[in-house]
Amino acid sequence: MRLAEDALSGSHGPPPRSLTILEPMASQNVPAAQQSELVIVANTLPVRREEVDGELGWAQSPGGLVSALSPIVREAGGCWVGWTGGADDAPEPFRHEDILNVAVPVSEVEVAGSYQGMCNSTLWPLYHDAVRPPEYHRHWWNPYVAVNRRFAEEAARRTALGGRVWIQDYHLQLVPRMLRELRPDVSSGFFLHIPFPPIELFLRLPWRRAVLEGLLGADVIGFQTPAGAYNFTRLADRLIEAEPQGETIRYQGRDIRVGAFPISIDTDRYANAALSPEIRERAEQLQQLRRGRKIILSVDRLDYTKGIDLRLKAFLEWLGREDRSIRDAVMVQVAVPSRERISEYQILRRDVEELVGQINGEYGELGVVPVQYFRRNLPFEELIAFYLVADVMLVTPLCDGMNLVAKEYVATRLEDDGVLVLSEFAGAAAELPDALLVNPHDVNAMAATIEQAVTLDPEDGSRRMKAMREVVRRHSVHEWAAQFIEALV
Ligand code: GDG
Repeated sequence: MRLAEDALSGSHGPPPRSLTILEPMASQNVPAAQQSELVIVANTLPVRREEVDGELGWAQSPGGLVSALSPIVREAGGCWVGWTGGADDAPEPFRHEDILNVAVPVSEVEVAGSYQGMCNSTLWPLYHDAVRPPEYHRHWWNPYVAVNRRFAEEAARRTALGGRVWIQDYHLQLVPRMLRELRPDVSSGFFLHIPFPPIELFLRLPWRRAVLEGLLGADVIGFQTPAGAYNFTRLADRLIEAEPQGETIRYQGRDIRVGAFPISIDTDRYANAALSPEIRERAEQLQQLRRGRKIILSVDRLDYTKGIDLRLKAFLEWLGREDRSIRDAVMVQVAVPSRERISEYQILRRDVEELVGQINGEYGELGVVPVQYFRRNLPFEELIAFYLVADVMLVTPLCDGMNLVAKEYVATRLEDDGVLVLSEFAGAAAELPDALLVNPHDVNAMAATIEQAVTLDPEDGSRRMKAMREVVRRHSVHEWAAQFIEALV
């Protein structure tokens, strides 16, 4: 029996009559022999279409999550349930490098309502400190429920008796409960890549109860930082009287483990890239940028949570100091296009580009440009070459689950030089206290920290970088993935 979708919608529609949403799946239409012991459920598949020798095929998507999970899934003969990223695009299940990829169809209406609406215009800003106003549109909720249900059903079909399912991120917060109702025999874990907000913010969500109960379907709920785990535990206690007991929450007779599992990077890959002769040669060419100046680098998706506009203002402020000029430093801002159909992102792009124009217009001289702005996705090798030439890395998000760029920069600094300026509000700050920590909302403080970074005593800088490099050396994304899966017994 299925209840109307209203039953899931919290304050909209009648209250739920029963807690059961979906019937257990007594028999699956996938033969048991083809089911997997380990299933990853993520918004997108770990592969993307690419043209190879004139033919369209699949290639592994870039990114740490995919490179960390792929070997584990492969070894477990596992499967990955996800979306291709295209509306109504659902090829038949296919194997790629020994991983079974199961594509979940998402219609154009669902892309608009669930992905662009509920995920990226409601949950994303709400969970990031409401740095832009979240929008609550009732017609976005049902597509979100429908997409979550489709993912849950596919995961339920694909998982072997007593198997493990690992669900990723805010797009799929209802899946744990739906999956539990379909397949009470499997153990499931959920990991949130973005911050979990303080209770005062979360309670604004019209569908707060449904989301919370959705998450509590998991056996393990992981956050980037202890603060995220604390916010969640406090919320569960207040909203539905789940009982917190140390690192677990007791809810409906089950003990749910809630904790911090900070994500990391494939540290060796970055350290090895920093040794690659081709990349080092490219870094030498990039040194031409320098012309006696310090190179200050920032790399972000063009997203309003990353604090790009305030950072540019801080650089402008720094340039305006009496003792500073464009002969002292050049700022390189790499901004990767992102979510370009959403109006807040279009506004941000306009603001950032206006600021770059303003700084270069006010301070630039013939042949000397204070801000080099690249709105594009750089090839991996080029990105590393930039990390290698940067004297200062400015990572100043207003709010960020972790921020991998900060860890990547550290991992490439094999000579323990270079200075990391890091926002207090990036999850990474909890692990990298040796960075120069800064409040990204305070433009004056950021300008002062830029000055501190360009004048830092090399011995102090080296001590700090060494300590940070040790952190990312000891805890790579491989340990992160292994620890989470181990917790899923
Ligand atoms: C979410 C959370 C959390 C960037 N520019 C280029 C490029 N990149 C790569 C970086 C890095 C990745 O993109 C960005 O990761 P971040 O962690 O910085 O940020 P989000 O995309 O917002 O990720 C975040 C993360 O999930 C993982 O849990 O840390 O807090 O928001 O790997 O290197 N890569 C290439 N060219 C570029 O121009 N090749």
